[in-house]
Amino acid sequence: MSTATIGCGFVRESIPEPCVAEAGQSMMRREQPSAVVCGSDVGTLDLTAYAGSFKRDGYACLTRVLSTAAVVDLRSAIERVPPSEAVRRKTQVYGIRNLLELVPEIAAISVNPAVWQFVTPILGDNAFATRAILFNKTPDANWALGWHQDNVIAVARHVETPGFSAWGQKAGVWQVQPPAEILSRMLALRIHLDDCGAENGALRVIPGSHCHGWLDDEIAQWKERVAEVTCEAPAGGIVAMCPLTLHASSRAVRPGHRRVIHIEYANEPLPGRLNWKWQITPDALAAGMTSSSERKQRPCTLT
Ligand SMILES: O=C(O)CCC(=O)C(=O)O
Repeated sequence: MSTATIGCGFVRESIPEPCVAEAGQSMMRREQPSAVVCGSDVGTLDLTAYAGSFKRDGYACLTRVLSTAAVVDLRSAIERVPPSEAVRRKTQVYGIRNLLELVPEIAAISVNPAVWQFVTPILGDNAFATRAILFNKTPDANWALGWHQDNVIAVARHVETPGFSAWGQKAGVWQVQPPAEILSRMLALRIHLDDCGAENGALRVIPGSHCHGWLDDEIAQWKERVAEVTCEAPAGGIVAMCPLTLHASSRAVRPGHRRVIHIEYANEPLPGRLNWKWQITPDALAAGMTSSSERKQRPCTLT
């Protein structure tokens, strides 16, 4: 099995079919994939199984990826972010945009080997982190999100380009809806900084919904045909997800914190004169470069 891409046959269908390699596989509720790692278990991790599970289902739940100390450090780094347009707060901070730029620790963790090992089996060696956002559910920002697919990327500048629409700025950064094919080849890793069970507003996903383009009016059919899965994760765990996987989340039953650092990765240049806003690779980070915005861009890597 090739582990370098996540693309499935990209056909817009009115009746969704699961994106599974095995013919006849049931679309009934499944157990969550059992990929389980921690730093000391890296040598025994079956990354091929992880990549296969992700390619088939459009998500994977990974527990014990980061140590407690690493989680505590990330929480502290987030607490130090000063107020700005990128920080959304009620009584407590419930969202922060532009994390790859604002928080060096987040840029670092995005390409840390403990995390990066879950990027390259999906996206290959040309992968880079391109956007990171904090989502926190707190007592006064305890949201529920309906079923949807993620549909925007962050780019360096507004450059009208065929296939790219819905231009807008968020916290000073241009966001645009790319063709669905681009999102289908991306990966999001959601690093959990708090234990997150069903009662704490965990992400819910519809397996196999990631490789059929924009689902628009077909969401109801998917909900009817495929049982949703709740992606529970302990603090230090990661939920891997294709941005096109149908996902939703409920309000936390007893909200305290539900901090998730949502990091998106890609592996290809954008067409024409469009550039990703951020392209963080291990090498780029070591060289102190995190943004593509004011630089002539070479495909996929910063040098
Ligand atoms: O973190 C969550 O609860 C969901 C975030 C999400 O799905 C989104 O913003 O698209």
